[in-house]
Amino acid sequence: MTDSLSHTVISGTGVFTPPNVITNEELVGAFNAFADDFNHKNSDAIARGDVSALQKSTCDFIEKASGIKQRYVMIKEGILDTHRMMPIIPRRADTELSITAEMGIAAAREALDRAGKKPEEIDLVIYGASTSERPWPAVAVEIQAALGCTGYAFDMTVACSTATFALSTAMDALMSGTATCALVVNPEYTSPQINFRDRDSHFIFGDVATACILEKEETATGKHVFRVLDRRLQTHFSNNIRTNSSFLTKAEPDITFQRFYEQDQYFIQQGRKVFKELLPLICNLVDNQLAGAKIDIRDIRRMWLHQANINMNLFVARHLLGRDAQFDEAPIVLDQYANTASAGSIIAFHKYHDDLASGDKGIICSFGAGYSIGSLIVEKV
Ligand code: CO8
Repeated sequence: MTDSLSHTVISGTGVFTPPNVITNEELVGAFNAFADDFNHKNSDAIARGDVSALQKSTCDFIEKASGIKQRYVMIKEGILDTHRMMPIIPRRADTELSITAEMGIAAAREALDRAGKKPEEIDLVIYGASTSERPWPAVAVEIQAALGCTGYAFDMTVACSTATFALSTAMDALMSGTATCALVVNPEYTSPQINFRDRDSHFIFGDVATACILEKEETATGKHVFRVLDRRLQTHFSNNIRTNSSFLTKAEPDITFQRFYEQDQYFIQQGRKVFKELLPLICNLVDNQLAGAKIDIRDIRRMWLHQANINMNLFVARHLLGRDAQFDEAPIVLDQYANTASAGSIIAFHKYHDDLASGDKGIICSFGAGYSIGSLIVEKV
């Protein structure tokens, strides 16, 4: 839909980058040590054909297939320990700040600062992430209280498109008058949800938090303000990216402790199918969006695309431009951050927008599980 009345703007952004890096080399080293150990312990069963030997992971494959070189994690301890392969996350008391609230607040403070806003001027907080730390009380309400925001707050999830859908939801609130200044935070704490013993997915994700401030153009005083010209949201059901991790798991009739370590309790995807099915949906949506908004792709200065896989980004950019994109036209952050679920396009937007001039247009576009696609055309004020 084209938002033509009073424009909503993104007036400030922030990114919280966790303190620890894990390189492909470290990750692959730990996985391969685990695989050697597993194969050794199960050598008889493997020889009988009862158990499949684990194949080695390689840095070459990871970089070529995904473009990922490293990832940031909140807690590194435990991930590379071949007897654990899971971060060691101390349990926090109910009276302490939740870990994803802490991540979100760090990003929010930068966004508030860049927008020139005080926390008490925020009357809507949306916590949007591909998974939430708990269902209730909403982490958004905890963030609202910790920052000293007013109004109301809630959590929402649309997998990899949560950030763009949350921006759109905040715009609805601003345009309907139920809020005057919104904070959208996207703490993507992915590392505890990764099966580091699974060769197909151990390299994919990283942790991060992003934040955006949204308000009406007339109240915005930030240095880098972007009005939202148009937004499109689309979902299309697919099981090709899925988790069965659920409160229902513990009620299964044959439940055992081991059940919680099965792959479907983490993240499963048919990566090739995702590629094949999602790319046409994305290209079609953005083509139609540009046509509907009467904007020529040659007038798009920059694309801040979802950051799951470099080959997907190159494909989308090539389709839209009719040629290969320069880094400056479609910047990549996944080499450093890996796939950060819904936060990826916002990291790219945050890191690569200060240099744009007034009137420059760009597209913030996310895509992933659901399937879900969210695309915003923005213009620098
Ligand atoms: N090292 C070496 N070889 C490997 C490895 C590895 N680590 N992993 C797989 N291989 C092998 C495979 O076994 C296969 O071997 P063979 O040919 O003998 O069968 C071969 O490499 C090729 O495997 P693939 O066909 O799977 O490889 P692809 O080229 O398709 O690359 C990718 C795999 C990188 C996963 C790719 O398919 C991809 O990125 N696809 C896009 C998927 C995507 O965008 N998904 C979005 C997911 S994110 C999301 O939606 C958010 C959900 C919520 C997140 C929650 C946090 C956890």
